[in-house]
Amino acid sequence: MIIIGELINSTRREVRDAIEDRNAGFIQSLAVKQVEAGAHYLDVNAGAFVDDEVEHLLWLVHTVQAVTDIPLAIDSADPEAIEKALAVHEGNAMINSITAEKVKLAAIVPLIKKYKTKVIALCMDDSGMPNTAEDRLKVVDKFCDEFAREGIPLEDVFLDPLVKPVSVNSSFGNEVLNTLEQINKQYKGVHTTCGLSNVSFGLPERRILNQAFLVMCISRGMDSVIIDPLDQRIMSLLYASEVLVDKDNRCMNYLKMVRKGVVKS
Ligand code: THG
Repeated sequence: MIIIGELINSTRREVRDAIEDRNAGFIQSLAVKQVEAGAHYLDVNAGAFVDDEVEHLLWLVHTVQAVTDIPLAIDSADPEAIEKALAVHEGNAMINSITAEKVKLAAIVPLIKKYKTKVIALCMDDSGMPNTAEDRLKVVDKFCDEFAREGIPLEDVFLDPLVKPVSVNSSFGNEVLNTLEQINKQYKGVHTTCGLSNVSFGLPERRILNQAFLVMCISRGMDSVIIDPLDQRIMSLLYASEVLVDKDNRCMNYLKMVRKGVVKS
């Protein structure tokens, strides 16, 4: 399971304040803690700063890379911000995220090739955010055609079905699960990922819904997740689920994580 640590996100009040105050220690401690907890990528987002996102994002990249060797997932809706962040990032970054909107995709594809990045591709195009698995899979198709044409290997692509709140429509969980299952059947080699927390938006006790959803996504073949790696319960469920879907040879990783105290009931 490829774990993308989500905590350095400017939509979180304390992170936003730390960015504004150039509190490098706070951000760096969030980075180190997530790496120690098992993250493989660290998401960095300065999108809450509408007018000066670029400047804050570049500071985040420098600040986080000063204390860790793992690559960053550059989380921005603005191709220009992504380009500038990639230019200062050391190593092979991930772009989080792109959509199949024509103009934006045309701007991002050359960056994926130039910087040899991994990329999270959101199931969304010029017609908006899909509700059904069927409409999500049409976007997946569009992405995969485009990537094949451009010589971008599917192994570098993480398809994100785009999770929506079940409090808005009770079918929204199932549509994501069915999308994951179909992607797995139809596109060999491509990765799948998602952010869990949107699923529980608007409901109490959100963590329990996020946890249940992670287990279900893993059962449909999801092999990456954007997550709070400091949440011990969700990390325990993650390693347990991998055993149960035969993605952990002889339970070696599970046993290792038990020994390290990461998996704990
Ligand atoms: N897909 C992709 N990228 C994403 C998302 C996704 N990036 C953003 C988001 N969704 C995932 N990242 C976060 C980061 C922080 C929080 C949730 C998701 C978070 N939320 C608090 C909570 O749930 O309790 C509330 C915010 C707060 O603390 O103020 O911390 O789906 N590709």
